[in-house]
Amino acid sequence: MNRLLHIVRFPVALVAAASLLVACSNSESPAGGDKGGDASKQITLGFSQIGAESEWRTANTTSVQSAAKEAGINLRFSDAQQKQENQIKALRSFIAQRVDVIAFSPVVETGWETVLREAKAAQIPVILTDRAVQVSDESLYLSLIGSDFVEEGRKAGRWLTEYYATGAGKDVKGEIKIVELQGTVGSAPANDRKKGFAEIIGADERFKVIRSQTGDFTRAKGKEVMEAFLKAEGRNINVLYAHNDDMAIGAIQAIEEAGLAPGKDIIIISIDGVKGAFEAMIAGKLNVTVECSPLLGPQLMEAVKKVAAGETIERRIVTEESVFPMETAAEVLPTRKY
Ligand code: GYE
Repeated sequence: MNRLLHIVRFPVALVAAASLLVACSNSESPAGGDKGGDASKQITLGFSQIGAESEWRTANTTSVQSAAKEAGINLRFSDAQQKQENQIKALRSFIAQRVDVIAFSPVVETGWETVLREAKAAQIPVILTDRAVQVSDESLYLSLIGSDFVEEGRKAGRWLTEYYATGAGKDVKGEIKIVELQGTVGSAPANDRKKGFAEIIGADERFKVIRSQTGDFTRAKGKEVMEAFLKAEGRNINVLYAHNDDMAIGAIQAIEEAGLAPGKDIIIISIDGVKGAFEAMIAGKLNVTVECSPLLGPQLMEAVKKVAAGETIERRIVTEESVFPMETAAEVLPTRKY
């Protein structure tokens, strides 16, 4: 089956937009104070995590915690339960504790200027992991380590257009009606995955997104919103595009409860590539998952060590990712690390 050949490896792109000088000032240590220059001193990293909303997130937390341990970095970890205000509080507390480096995965893109200015004033360098922020002053953080979410959306769109181009969905006459489960409102992956997907399917007028709503990246909300979509559209839905696997898995339950066959009556595309998605694909209920790696811990610790040593790091570190169609799932599942 030629879809087996569809595992596309994308090269690691290390984009150095600008080689930033790591030190915020001309002091020996980016953290300022008395921490500079002493290589033997243990580094303290404050990490503010979004929450535990998905399989992806829990794998990301494990990756950060175990990589810190391995690197001998003293990790102060804080879980924000998907609330920006909790993240801001955590960042302020890291500043008050004068940690050496702050890293965080911002739940939404906007609203960070003030707290990031406070970190800068305290000369504590900040690294973003996973999600981007929108700030007018780019010097407020050193680097973003994570995926290219627009490209993930494009990969989802390309899989879908190819699927219909090969005649697989030939029984669908006329418009191909898509419902979309968006991630957290205002988050980088929700904004970008929507954009990348729309860019690709927008080139063919047969594809129509008939409903699009947030499921906040969770199974429970994915199910709830899919129930509402089914209630409103009946058997009208051809495709579900979910911005993560957990929402797709929740939606699969809703589809089955409505008496339809997920993966057949409704084609399902999602993003992340967690084990739950592979199991759903093996069961024939999910058609494809676009990989988004949560295993950012080792890259983060490497960057933290460099920053603490006053070295420069890349402005943008993009992770390596693939696309896994249903036909590859049984073969690939044993090799999955999350
Ligand atoms: O896709 C989703 C998680 O920011 C890439 O957040 C991450 C997303 C991931 O909750 O499952």
